[in-house]
Amino acid sequence: MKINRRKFVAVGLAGAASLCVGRYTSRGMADEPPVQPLDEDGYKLWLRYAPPGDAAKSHARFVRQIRVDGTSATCAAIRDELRLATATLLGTAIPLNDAAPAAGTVVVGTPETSPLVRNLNWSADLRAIGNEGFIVRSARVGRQPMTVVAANTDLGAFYGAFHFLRLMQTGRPIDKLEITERPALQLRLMNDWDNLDGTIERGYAGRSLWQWNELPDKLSPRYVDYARACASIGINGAVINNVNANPQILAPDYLRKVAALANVWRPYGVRMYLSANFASPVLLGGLSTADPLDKTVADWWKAKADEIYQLIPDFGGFLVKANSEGQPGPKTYARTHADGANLLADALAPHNGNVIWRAFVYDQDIDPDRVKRAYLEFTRLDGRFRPNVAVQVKNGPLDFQPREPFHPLFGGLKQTSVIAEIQATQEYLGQAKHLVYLGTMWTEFLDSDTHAMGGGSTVSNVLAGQVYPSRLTGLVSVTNPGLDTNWCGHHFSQSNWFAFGRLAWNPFLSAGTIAEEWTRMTFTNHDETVAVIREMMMGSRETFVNYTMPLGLHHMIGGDHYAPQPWNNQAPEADWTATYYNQASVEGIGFDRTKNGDRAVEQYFPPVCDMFDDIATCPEKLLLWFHRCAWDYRTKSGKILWDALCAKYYVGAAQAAALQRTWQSLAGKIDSRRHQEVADRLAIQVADSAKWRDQILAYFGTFSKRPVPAMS
Ligand code: GCW
Repeated sequence: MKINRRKFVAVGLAGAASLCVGRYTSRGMADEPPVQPLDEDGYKLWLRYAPPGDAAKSHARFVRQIRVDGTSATCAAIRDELRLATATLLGTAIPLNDAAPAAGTVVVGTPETSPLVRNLNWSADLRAIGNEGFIVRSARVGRQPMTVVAANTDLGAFYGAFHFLRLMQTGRPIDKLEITERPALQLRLMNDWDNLDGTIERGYAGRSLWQWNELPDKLSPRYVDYARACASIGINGAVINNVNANPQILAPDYLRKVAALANVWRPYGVRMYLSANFASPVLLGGLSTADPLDKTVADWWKAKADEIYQLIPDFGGFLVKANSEGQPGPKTYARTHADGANLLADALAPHNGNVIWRAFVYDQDIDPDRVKRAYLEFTRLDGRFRPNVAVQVKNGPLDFQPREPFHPLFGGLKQTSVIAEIQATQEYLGQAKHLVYLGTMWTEFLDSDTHAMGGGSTVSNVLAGQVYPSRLTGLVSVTNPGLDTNWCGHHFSQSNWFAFGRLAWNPFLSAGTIAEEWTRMTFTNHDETVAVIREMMMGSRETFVNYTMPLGLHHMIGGDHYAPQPWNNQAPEADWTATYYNQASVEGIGFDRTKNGDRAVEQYFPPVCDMFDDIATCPEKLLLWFHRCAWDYRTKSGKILWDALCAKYYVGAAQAAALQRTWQSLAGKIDSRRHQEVADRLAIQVADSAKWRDQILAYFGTFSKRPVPAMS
């Protein structure tokens, strides 16, 4: 054990009790000398189950034995998780299922599997929580105080057990629990953009987790850990291959491999989904067409669906990227997206499978402005999709930019199930090199009021089917974990996987609550340290926006989607360049999407449309998204636009440097390995932020013809 005594002396007084936190120190906590936490590699994500400090003492009184009633594989997994977790959370092995329930027993079960749960007569409460919800309650059974985790299904009980563990992990009291939860959304899916050759599109954490050469016979232990991580935050499915789909994934040999993975994940409730290439009947099946209205094509998909369900009876369905960025689709045959989606939907319907059809389309013939195209294509198809189709819409109308307004299809589609796609992999947000917590970005999106049915029609409410009835609801994330030991490349990128799961379960949660939970579970329960890290996370996205694309600027990158390239005017398509979006010239900068411009604002309901349209009411953080302004346009701060822009870049770079200093101050409070690894990346981030500032301002300065003002 590495003990840094100097650091102990320095921080000992302030943090004595909680510095002991960690699996490496024994249970005495407060009276033992604080030591530097032992190194960790991040593999365990937020499931480290480190002792939570003082709270462990009181927890121990309520977790004396554990009883998981039921014989299914899910119940076995719950038992394993509780055994593993409590051993380190409490520092001692807790007996499992070997005695009659007594004081301090944690009972987990369903009315079907557990006589104890059945006898509690909670049927009315249980009826209200559906298939995936749970109740966690402190109850007297006989006269003994116990904790009961009850649900209608074993999976619900698993989610309840994870919730209970989260309370312990975050040092919360567990003596008077009265918790009832059910997920707000149905489809809570990972979208993994893994290719069959082991690479990952927009993956920044090593090669693919799926070992195609070894499957189906050899099963990596990481498959279970992936499923545990997903289940722990309520994620109930995964699309495991790139939406730019290789048709081979549907070939019989690959389906057997996929089925082996699905078998591993079944106990954890992680359902298997696949991205399907729309031209599979041709590319794989040897047909001469993939026309959705052709009977042989429909028969091919039906037979393929039957084959899949033979191997994977609970297969979730297909995700399809069609007629987008070179992918085939129904438009190739002069049919509509609805024709294409319905073709697959009819093949899956007999098996209760769903089609998830992406709205990430931007055919140039639809409109000169890329951000208007998906809305135009899909609103005219509203109501024409089968009930088992959901349209999957990215959070914003362009492409996962650091800041975009919400996509107008949220609220814009009234008779179609709409689910949202967000991106944890940070493609445009510093990838795995910059510390950027996306919880704040996603709650900004989820809280946006579409006004589809008057005020309060927030994106969350739309997604939850509270604005228009929706047969399918959901939130999915392009997360792209890889074989890097810590799964996500940057330790803090793990927080985005975590935040996605928590928000998919409950889109009304606050970003701060999630950041705090994650920090406590991932790093430490030391209150002061938690507060510092939480603060770092909460400001990190705005910091990134400030030093990359403030005031509504967007897409100022080249093909790597990482480094600044505002001058980029060379790409196979104009809408892949940067100059198409920033339109910088001596006259000014920005994209006029107002009613006097290309009228993109009209895709939003009033009063949102008018709010964006009027430069006086348009939030300045979206100014240049909606408006084209002269360099001397007077911003709300009183500064002219050029000066305000310069100030943003300087503030952003200074904020990045401050993040680095703050992290330095935590040396000794975080294990040194993870501390160093984060510090190494912060050094890159600070250098990059200065690069962004200097290169962007040098380029725009050639148009504004003004000097960078002195910064106070
Ligand atoms: O964000 C962009 C990415 C592409 C991706 C595409 C999509 C899978 O740059 O790599 O392709 O979006 O979402 O389909």
